[in-house]
Amino acid sequence: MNELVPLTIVGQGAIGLLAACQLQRQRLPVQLWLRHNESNLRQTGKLSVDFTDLSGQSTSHIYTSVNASVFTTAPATPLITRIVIPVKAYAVLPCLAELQPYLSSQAQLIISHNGMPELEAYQQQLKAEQALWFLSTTQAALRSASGVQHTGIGQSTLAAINPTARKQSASQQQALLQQLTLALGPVTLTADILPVLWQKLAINAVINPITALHRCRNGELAAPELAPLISALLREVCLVAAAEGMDLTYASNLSRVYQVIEATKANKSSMLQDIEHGRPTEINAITGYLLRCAARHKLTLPHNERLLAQVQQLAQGQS
Ligand code: KPL
Repeated sequence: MNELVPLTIVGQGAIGLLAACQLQRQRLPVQLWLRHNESNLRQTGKLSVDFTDLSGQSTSHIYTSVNASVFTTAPATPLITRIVIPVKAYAVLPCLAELQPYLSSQAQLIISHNGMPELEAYQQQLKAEQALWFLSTTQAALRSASGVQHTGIGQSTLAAINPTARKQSASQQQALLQQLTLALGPVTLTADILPVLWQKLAINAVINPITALHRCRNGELAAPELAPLISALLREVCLVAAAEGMDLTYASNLSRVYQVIEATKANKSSMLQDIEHGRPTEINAITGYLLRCAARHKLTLPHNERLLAQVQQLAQGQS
């Protein structure tokens, strides 16, 4: 596969735009796949994005939606060979169905979202020679009406999910890793994504619902009065992880949660951003997933249960 293939990125979420703007700043080829019913696209088919990096430096970017300019009907030759799909957990399956006619039969698909992914279901949507990857990231970015701001350095981990991705040559894997690193900072390749997914789930199960309920930035979770709640939530995550055969150590995960709180202190979590914009949250793929696992093992997670109910109530109050 050509190493200079443009990276196609789906949507205009915070992480996707962060990646797109960082690539464009380096004059690397990138294109966006966007929904046309969004008000900011309806008039011109173009999306303008102001990007502010960690040092406060801003640049302006204009994207023409690839699906507006290139595709009017499904093309005879599929055009997309490498695509990042950083959409919400609940949007992945419909998104894959929408994209499939436009993907090369050997496309590399990189899915990234919070919450536990339904990897089996994603694989079933792909053709045999399409490679499925999952990217877990704690990069922090804040979407505003005019663009996106990089608000915290995170870590990103990439894993091959299906047999096609696993058997890609070292040079194909390196090309992908390199492109994602240019887009999102250092990316580590792992053979076993499950421990990473549980660690990320622990982070999101703590930070996202609390910040959404308190309507606060991530950094405010360092307040001592929130320590008992954070501790109780995390102990429940560790309990259910253990029942699932996953060794999630309380002490090391607690310090990881506080590291992310510090590294992303200026950020509004994605769940708070969703609540503020009246969008559905990922609570079902995060806390909901934990509670479904707990029910299978006949465990109760009272703190997580309460938080789920509170976030659902908050989201209902918005609609
Ligand atoms: O993943 C995040 C999110 O907001 O969804 C963190 C890492 C907590 C950054 O805000």
